[in-house]
Amino acid sequence: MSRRLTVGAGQMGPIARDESKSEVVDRLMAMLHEAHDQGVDLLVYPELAMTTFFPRWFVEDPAEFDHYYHREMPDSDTKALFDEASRLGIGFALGYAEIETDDEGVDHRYNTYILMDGEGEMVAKFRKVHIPGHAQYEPWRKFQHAERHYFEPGPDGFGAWRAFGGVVGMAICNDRRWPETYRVLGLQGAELILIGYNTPLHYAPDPTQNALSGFHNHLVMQAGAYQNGAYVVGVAKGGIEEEVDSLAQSVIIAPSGQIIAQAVTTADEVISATIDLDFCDTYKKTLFNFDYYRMPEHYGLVTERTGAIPPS
Ligand code: ING
Repeated sequence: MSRRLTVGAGQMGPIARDESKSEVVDRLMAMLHEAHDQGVDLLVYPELAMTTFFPRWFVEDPAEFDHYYHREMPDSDTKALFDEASRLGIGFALGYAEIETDDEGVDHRYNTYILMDGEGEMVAKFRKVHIPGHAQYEPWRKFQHAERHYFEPGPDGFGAWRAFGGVVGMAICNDRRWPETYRVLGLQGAELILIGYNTPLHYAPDPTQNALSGFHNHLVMQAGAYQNGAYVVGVAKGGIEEEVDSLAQSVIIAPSGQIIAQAVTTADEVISATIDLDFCDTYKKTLFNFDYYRMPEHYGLVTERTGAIPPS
């Protein structure tokens, strides 16, 4: 018996600052139809797929950027996309900026993924946990990366859900660089991990890393896939967006750590692969048989300690 599924990565090229949400939805719709032509069952769009990566600019009051956020999903801007996906029987993950108002009337801003199944039902929402960049304006930077000004960390951590015949988890951008992300999902039996990213090729705190941005991108996702016996779909919004050159190189990675599909452009591009979720056990039941081999009694520091403390 095999649990086959055709997954797609809906990589996006740049979204201009003044590109309307309906223009973006037209692009997402075109990729949905391309995915349908490729027989895709689940299409993964990037992080913040509805707008330009607005944290590259600093505005004192985040509310000035409220037009980049969504209070409901789907809403009037996106309903057509959700309806068409449901008509075609294609599930999808969509990254967007979310505002949620709590019971006390306080607005909370998250960097969010919504996962829909092929019947148009919401499987889950995930809110980015590892918020990179900075919270204050930093004039020394060529461009800002002020995600800590615009987003709170997701309060719910990393969940996994039964969907598409397997166990699916999500992560967003900087989450993919932290091994804990994959292990927390792996400990929930995740077989397919969906990750969107917006990654400038210039890393202001240490530009010596710039030449390695593509290597580091694949390194962390391939390692996460292999060490947890899961497929990983990594989807970029790339290309030169408002003068910031951003990494593309979207991939679909097998539990072996092998890249089985990769985008070759820095534009809107759908890549896909037919995977067998049963293949995960080739690793989960051998080398990475967690229950048999892990030694959590020696891992305490991983959750007890935040920063490193070297021996005195
Ligand atoms: N982007 C980043 C990421 O981890 C970053 C942070 C920015 C890394 C620039 C390297 C260079 O890919 C997001 N959006 O988390």
